Amino acid sequence: APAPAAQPAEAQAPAPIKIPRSLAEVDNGQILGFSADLSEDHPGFHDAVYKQRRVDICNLARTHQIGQPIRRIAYTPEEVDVWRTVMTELQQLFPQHACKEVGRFLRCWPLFNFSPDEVPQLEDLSAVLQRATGFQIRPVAGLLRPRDFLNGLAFRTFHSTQYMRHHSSPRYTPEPDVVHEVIGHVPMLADPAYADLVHQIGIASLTADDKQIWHLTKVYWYTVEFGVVREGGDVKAFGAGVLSSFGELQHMAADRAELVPLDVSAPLPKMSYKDGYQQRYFVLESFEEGAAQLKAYCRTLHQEMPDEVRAAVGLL
Ligand code: HBI
Ligand code: FE
Repeated sequence: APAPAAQPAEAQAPAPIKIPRSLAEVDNGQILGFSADLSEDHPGFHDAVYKQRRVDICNLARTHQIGQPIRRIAYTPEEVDVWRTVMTELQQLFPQHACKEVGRFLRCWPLFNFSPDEVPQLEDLSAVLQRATGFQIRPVAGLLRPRDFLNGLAFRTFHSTQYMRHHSSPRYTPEPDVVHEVIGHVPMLADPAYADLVHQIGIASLTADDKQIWHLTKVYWYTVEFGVVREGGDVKAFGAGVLSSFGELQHMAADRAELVPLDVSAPLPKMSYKDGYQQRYFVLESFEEGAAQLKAYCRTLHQEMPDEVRAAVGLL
């Protein structure tokens, strides 16, 4: 007799989404990939001292309690050197390659008193942000799951790493580090219009199913992280991943990557932290045009949201 046809595996019911109603319900403990366990291709993989330093700093983040001050890190001279190198290089590139909207955001810079000689402390930056836009910083041990990271934004909270990238590779980091967070993201979040946009993205994530989260993650990646905008005949950077990496910024400026108009309602290519420099940037015609697209997309997700969730994030 013929063998019975293989039965298709029982479709697994998707795990129900846990919708956080407060920041305390946002899971900041599930760290993807890197964290203190560096992968073999990480620049710090063979450096035992660096790995121990990462463990120590990550443990401070793990034990942080909401409402308590963020513990200060005594950055080593070597870590300060990395910060100084990146700050110095970026300041030379910004006038020509950062978009003029960033010029506006850079007006937020004096609020933070960045100095090339001192790595900023998250506690101080969080206090400035809270006064400017009501955003706050919560320390985290590494790369959060996209859902948790985006959920945090709904509570006007930016989860930030506190460790420094490895000194052998100041121009680029495959994962977020304190330089990326502090230079790429924090000054932008002191701008009220930008902070509100990011808040809307966070709210949209609360009730999103896994497929919607994945699309929202790509939208975030190709705009907030790696977005570029057309300005006159040129393409200028506004994404945090470009603005905080002089390697990526030089790569963008060299005009070697493909440029594609952004349409957030269309499928976007998949991406990963292991991709290296972007081979393709999505271009906004203007910052306003991009913000309008993002808000329209977020509204489609907000519509399905129950009133109690809307109330928890101030959407009513
Ligand atoms: N986790 N710690 C941390 N910092 C980020 O900037 C970050 C994250 N997780 C996901 C993420 N960013 C985004 O790129 C999207 O995946 C949402
Ligand atoms: Fe980032």
